[in-house]
Amino acid sequence: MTDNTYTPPKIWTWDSESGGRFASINRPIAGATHEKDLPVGKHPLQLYSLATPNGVKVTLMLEELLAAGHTGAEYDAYLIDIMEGDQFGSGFVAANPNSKIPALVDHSTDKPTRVFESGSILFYLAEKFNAFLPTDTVQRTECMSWLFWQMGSTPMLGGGFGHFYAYAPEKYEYPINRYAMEVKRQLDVLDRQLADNQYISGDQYTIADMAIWPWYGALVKNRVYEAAEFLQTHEYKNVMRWTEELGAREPVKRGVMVNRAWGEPSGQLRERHSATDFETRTQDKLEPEEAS
Ligand SMILES: N[C@@H](CCC(=O)N[C@@H](CS)C(=O)NCC(=O)O)C(=O)O
Repeated sequence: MTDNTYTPPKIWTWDSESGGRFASINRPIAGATHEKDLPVGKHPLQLYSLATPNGVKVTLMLEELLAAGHTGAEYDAYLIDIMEGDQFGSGFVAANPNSKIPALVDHSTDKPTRVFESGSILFYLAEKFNAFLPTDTVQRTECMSWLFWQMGSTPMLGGGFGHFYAYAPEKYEYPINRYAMEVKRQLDVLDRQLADNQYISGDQYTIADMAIWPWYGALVKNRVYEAAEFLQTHEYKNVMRWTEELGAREPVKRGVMVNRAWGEPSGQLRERHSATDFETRTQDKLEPEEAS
């Protein structure tokens, strides 16, 4: 056990930043900090996001819908820089009172419909286009169970393991042990499920895969938290097989590029307004003044 000298006071107060990578944006109150409208492009669907795993879930879905011929899924994607506090602008808070990416606004409805929480966005799009969600009740229920599994389980991976292993200013054995154990258990849950099924909820590729892949696929490929060796993720052979299979899909390759503002310039499409942007508007192709 780590020597823990902290004794919580009777009442918690917000006196100082707690340190760590997200200290500057963490605060104990909700609501907007400044007035700022959101831009609105020409397509019915407006996405305000960033290519973190939660953001990628939605861009995968939109690119898959377009690849499957659902032209109504054309979208404008605007970058929300969460480290700069864009999620606390009044326009963004109106789209998502929880101030977190991703947020979607559908302008094709009588009054624009706001949708927040990535799982809810996936479900909204699946219902709207009648796609990537089985119609058979048993299969649909299995798909939704896995979608909710992701939404309920991943905070242990991100807010728990990832936070204490990668982002906390000091490393403590107790939380790292606790969350490493839980994340390995979750990987084993997925690995057993994928031993008998091509996709997460059976033989159909669904929104459950699109919710789970951006997190657990990135974890086993060492793209989040640099923890693949620590967690020995190569042992989850079925998860690796499924990760590779989904990663090879063209719409998935496009989805991971949208609203991405780090990594190889050729892999960053910070804003997306048209399918041709993937060829012409990645960071390596923009003029220097546009790229900054
Ligand atoms: N449960 C939410 C989680 C969204 C979330 O945590 N978004 C993070 C980025 S991955 C964020 O916007 N953080 C900004 C903040 O906490 O201020 C969802 O799935 O949509």
